[in-house]
Amino acid sequence: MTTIPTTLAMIATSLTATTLMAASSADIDNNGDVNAMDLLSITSFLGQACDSDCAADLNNDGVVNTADIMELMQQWGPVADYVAPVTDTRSK
Ligand SMILES: [Ca+2]
Ligand SMILES: [Ca+2]
Repeated sequence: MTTIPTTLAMIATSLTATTLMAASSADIDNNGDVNAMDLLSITSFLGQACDSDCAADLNNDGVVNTADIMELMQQWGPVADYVAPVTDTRSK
């Protein structure tokens, strides 16, 4: 049987581990703002394993789950060091 303090300790450990891992930017659509659109992107990949580079696997642990949503929530709002992609206006 798991006691409540043990459960809380496990959650704290898991949150610490999540925080310590290098997280990817939660701005999945790269528009300078972490918002509901990025959340939708992650939720559409929930439960999926990521063998290689998955934009929705924010904590890079190989699976898209609630930990990635937690990471998105921590990054929610404008992206501080966002640089708008340079659009090449020259004709091809
Ligand atoms: Ca975004
Ligand atoms: Ca993940």
